[in-house]
Amino acid sequence: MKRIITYGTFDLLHYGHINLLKRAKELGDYLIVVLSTDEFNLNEKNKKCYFSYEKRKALLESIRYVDLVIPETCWEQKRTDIHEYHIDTFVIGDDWKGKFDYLAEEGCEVVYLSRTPEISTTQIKQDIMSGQKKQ
Ligand code: C2G
Repeated sequence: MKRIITYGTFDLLHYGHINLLKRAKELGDYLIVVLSTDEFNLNEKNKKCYFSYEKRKALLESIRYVDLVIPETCWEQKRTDIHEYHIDTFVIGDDWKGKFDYLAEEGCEVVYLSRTPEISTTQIKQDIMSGQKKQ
C-alpha cells in the first residue's frame, strides 16, 4: 500500500484542487490530505477562508480520491506526519517547487505537480466581485 500525503487550504474548492488530488492519488493507493486550520491560515498564510475548517474538511472527505483528512496546524509538522502516517510520497503543486525537498531526508519521495494555471480561489473571489463569469 503506497501512501501519499499532500497539504493545503482548499478553500472554495475548485477543479484545480481536484486535478491535484486526482493526480496525487494516481501516484499511490491511499491519499492523506493535511488541511490547514482556520488559525493556521490566518496566522501563517494570511488567508481568511470563506469556508470554515469543518466545512472544507467535509468537502474534501466527499472526494473519491481522498482517504483521510487531518489538520495542518504548523509548517513544521510535515517531518513528523511522514513518519506517523508511514508516507511514501509527499505531493504538492509546483508553486512550491523546491520548498519541501528537505523531506527526502525523511526517506520520502517529493513530487511537485503542475498547477492548473487558469483557476485560483483568489481569482474566483475577484471574478465574483467584478461580475465576471468563468468560461
Ligand atoms: N492547486 C493547483 N492548481 C490550482 C490551485 C491550487 O494545483 N489552480 C494546488 C496547489 O498547488 C496545492 C493544492 O492545490 O498543492 C492546494 O492549494 P491551496 O489550497 O492554495 O494550498 P496552499 O496555500 O498552497 O497550501 O504546507 C503547505 C501549504 O498548506 C500549502
